[in-house]
Amino acid sequence: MNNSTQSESLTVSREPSLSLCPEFVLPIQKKQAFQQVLERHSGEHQLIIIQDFPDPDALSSAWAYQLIAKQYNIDCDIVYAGTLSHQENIALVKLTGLPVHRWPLEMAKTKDLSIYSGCVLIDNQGTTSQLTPLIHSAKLPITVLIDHHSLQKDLHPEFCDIRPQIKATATILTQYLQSGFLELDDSEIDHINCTTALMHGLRSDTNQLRQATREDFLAAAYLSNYYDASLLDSVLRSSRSKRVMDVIERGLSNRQVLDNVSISGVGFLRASDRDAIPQAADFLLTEENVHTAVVYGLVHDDFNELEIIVGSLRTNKITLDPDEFIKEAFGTDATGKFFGGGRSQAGGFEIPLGFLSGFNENKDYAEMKWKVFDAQVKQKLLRLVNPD
Ligand SMILES: [Mn+2]
Repeated sequence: MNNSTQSESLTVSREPSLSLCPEFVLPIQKKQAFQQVLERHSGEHQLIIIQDFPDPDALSSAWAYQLIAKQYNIDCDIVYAGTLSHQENIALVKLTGLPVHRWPLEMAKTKDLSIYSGCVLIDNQGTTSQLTPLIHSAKLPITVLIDHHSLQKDLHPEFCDIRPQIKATATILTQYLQSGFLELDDSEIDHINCTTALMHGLRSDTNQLRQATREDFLAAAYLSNYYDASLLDSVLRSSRSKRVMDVIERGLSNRQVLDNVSISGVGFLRASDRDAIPQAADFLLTEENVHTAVVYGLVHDDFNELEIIVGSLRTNKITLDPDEFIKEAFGTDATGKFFGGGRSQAGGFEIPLGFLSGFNENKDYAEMKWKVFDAQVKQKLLRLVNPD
């Protein structure tokens, strides 16, 4: 892309106040570094990896990166290893035609990774994808890392944009669009659908803009020029399955409130329903005098015959850092890796049961197993909420 088309796309923007100062949207050094890395890899294939259970922020941001990369003649495949769980995410992918591929680990192992010259991590740092070890053994370098979670490990990508102060990765990608990396055209259906997806990603990571910062609002304002409001409405109208409603009900009836923290274990659930956990946490947070909610359950992953304790934390308390809270409550595994982490006001954790997975055909055994893990997780959380 040459300079004249860039400056043109900036002045053509229909939001005059935003087009005045492109440097404010994106620091000039960042813009140049991003442009250089894209130019260096022109003609190559890249693998975009998003977390195993992708959310709208990751899905839409990965798509925006793919469209930008295409301008530089880079072909990208967007992949995830787990399941699309939340009803809104399924609707988002279907209704916008979001080009994402599911690569369960066993299938990923059969793929020829040598066609890719590098991988791109968007809205994650490799810690939430089962594909990470595979990428390592294939010696695929990390070319680009764009995320808003705090730094999780030293990855040394060729280009890195980690900004924890920004509430959504979709905001960061929107800034790239706005800086001229892709000239949006409202007659291009992919552009309309991608900006709609970004609007959804940005809203969902900012609690419907309630936690948005100035930069998130500015990005939303820019997207508002292009996105399809009625398409977004259809995505948001998607309804919950009965099984998800049942998990929310269990979350409600099993909750225990101590010092304004609501804690609830919801028992066993299928991998395809795991998004019911953060939804239950969101719901428990609406009770009066509750500032923080933690919901967890035992998720059975049929594809990999694995069981994982999956938990979700939501908080309104400004002084509570979910990242710190989760790391402090559960510590690290034997390899020194944390079981989870977070961004402001939301966090998640995953504790794989490994050897202890399976053999739940016997109902009594399964019940006993849940009781033990429930008590163990609850104790760790309660100890942190109230050490006395
Ligand atoms: Mn995000």
